[in-house]
Amino acid sequence: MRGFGAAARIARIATVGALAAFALSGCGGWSDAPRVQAGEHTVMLKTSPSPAEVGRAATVSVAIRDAEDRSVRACGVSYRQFMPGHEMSTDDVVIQLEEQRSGVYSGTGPEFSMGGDWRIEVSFDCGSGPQQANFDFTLEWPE
Ligand SMILES: [Cu+2]
Repeated sequence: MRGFGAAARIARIATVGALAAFALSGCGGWSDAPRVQAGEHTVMLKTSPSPAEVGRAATVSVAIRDAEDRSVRACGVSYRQFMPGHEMSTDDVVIQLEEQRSGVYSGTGPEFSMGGDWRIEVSFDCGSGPQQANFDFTLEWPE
């Protein structure tokens, strides 16, 4: 098994990896969804609409899996959406997610009010302490 330090380094690398994956992700199942490693958990994220759109709220669904790729139930899960390096009025709105089915948590955030670089910061606790997974993506202004 990896030590915690190694896992944390991998989590940071995986966050960068999620950037490209999110931009490419369309519809489809969880196999297409960007994923971030956080400790022993894998966090996957989907939005509806997908991709998210400027001028609309998005419903965010998060799947949490353990090291054996099993769904993790009964976690506390929330997220914030904000633009890194750009203050917005909705930065501190925390959306609590409800478990919709085994290990899949959903909720709807505020409108994405402008194009540019956004982050969805998922916070979760599955009983082993608070953890975070960041998903970075770019929203295009509508044509
Ligand atoms: Cu902004």
